[in-house]
Amino acid sequence: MTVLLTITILILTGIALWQITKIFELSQIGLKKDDSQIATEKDNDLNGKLMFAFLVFIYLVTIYCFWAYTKVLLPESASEHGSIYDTLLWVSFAIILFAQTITQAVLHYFAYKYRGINNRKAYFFTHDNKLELIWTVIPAIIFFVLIIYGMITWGQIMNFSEEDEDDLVVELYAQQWNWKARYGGLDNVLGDANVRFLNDFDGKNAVGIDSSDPNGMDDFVVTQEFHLPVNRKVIFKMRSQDVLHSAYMPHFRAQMNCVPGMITEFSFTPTITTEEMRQNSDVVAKVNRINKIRYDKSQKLISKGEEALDSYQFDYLLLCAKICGTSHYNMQMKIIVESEKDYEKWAVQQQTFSEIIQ
Ligand SMILES: [Cu+2]
Repeated sequence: MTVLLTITILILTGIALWQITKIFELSQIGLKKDDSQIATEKDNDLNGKLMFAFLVFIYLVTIYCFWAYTKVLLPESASEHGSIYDTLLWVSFAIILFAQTITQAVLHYFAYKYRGINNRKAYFFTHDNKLELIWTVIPAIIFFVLIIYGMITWGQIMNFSEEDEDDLVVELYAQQWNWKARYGGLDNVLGDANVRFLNDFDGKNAVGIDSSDPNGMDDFVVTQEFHLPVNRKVIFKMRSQDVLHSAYMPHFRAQMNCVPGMITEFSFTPTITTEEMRQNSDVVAKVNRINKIRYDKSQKLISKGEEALDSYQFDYLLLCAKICGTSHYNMQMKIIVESEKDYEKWAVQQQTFSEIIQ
């Protein structure tokens, strides 16, 4: 590290000295009539061609990124609203890609075409109403359409008005640095809760359920993984114990902040079970790539006499999308989407609040 710093300081000092010499030389130009710092026709020609080469370079990089990185994108959406969300995203991407391709081409091509040539004079005009109108109105219309389209999509995704009794209610409880999920139990109604009750019952009240509210007695809290029935709407109520967190379920295209002192909401309907998603061709390819990396790493570990890595299996995840402290990166919980029958079987096995505090 010290060697690196010394080398960096030496290089920077060298650059500084070189620049000082250059400034000194420039200040002498008027006296000596030295025009070595004025661009020649050859310099202009080279810079013009470099501009064009840069255009080719950024397009090649773009094509390479499409080829190399599209495979790390998320697989098809596993929720009902996910497809309209994805369409909005892809329409926005397409417009941005089209606009950037045209504007970069024009910018760099003209810089090349009109590179400096002695005695060539640029046509100069101060103002053109027609041009001003074109480059103001076209982007304005595109942005207006995109914003209206985005607001309609947002309205469709966030529409809670059709909430009914069949919807499953799940509370996501965030704290530094883990998630807990609470279910309403048989009555599907969450009991009142407050951080003030966290210390009740010798710390067994993990999310601060109010024991005076009868609705909370059959609630149950899970910490390792939470289950959701497929094709049934889930209403998530989010709370945070300490700082801002954000419940992020990328496979369901869902994200909502968890704010201390208030309950935030998001709802979606899962449409693909965990087992079905494991069969999805994109997911299979991704899992194979990950396991190939883990296998290679394991071979190295085994040769050193260490234990091999487990192979990876796909699971939906709840992650935290707010940088909430040192272990933020590992704040996650597994989500299992399964048939209604399997879900019911799992739910009845959980210990209710009244059983825990007895
Ligand atoms: Cu967090």
